[in-house]
Amino acid sequence: MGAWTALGEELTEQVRAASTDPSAGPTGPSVATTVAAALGDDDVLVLGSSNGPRDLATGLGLLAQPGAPRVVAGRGLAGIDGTVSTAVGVGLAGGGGGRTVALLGDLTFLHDANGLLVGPDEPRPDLTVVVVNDDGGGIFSTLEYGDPARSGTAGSRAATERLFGTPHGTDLEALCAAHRVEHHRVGTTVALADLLGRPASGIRVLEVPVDRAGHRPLRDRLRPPAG
Ligand SMILES: Cc1ncc(C[n+]2csc(CCOP(=O)(O)OP(=O)(O)O)c2C)c(N)n1
Ligand SMILES: [Mg+2]
Repeated sequence: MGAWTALGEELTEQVRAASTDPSAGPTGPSVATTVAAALGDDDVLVLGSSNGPRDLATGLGLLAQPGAPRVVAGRGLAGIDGTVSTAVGVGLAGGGGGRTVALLGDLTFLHDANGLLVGPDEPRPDLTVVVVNDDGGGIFSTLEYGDPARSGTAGSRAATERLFGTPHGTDLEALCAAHRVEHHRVGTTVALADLLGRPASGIRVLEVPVDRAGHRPLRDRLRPPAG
């Protein structure tokens, strides 16, 4: 148990160091850690399914501390549907009196992009949606489908990319513009922390592009040595 806790703390430190290093490109864990670190105990963090909860768990030391935000997430089937609307609802409910921030993958965001549509006479929440955009379903690259030892032929790799990677190339900035929703594309976790620290009203989307091909090697690097 002691060794387990020590490894967890070491992992949290590694992710935290990467999150505050301006020269390090953003990764799922460093984005999740940056978001959690930017929030206080009167804020609410809405978590989409897929890599977000895993990325947050990787840097969980931050959430275990006093002052951590309340986390809201769907339970059960772990659907990627309806999450933008859920975040809008949580924002409108105004839970802890602070900010509402959602952390979603790009497919989760696209699945419910219509959640950005708020009629002119309807109440509009103050909501920041952080979208980790790896142009597809990144989680699958960390599971059996993405295991190089099982990758088979070039044809089967292409089929895996098509069926599980599901790249889309959607222009999220244009999508947000269609709804007149503020959008920022953010290249570093330092810039992300800066934006999260600025007061915002209405809905805004902070898109963080991340290389999907980097998920599995990163996970392998962060995993403790066997034994
Ligand atoms: C409604 C629904 N359809 C399909 C799935 C299967 N599924 C689980 S994770 C995932 C990919 C999600 O991609 P994204 O939101 O971009 O997150 P990432 O894996 O890249 O972190 C899919 C399609 C699901 N959970 N729910
Ligand atoms: Mg994705």
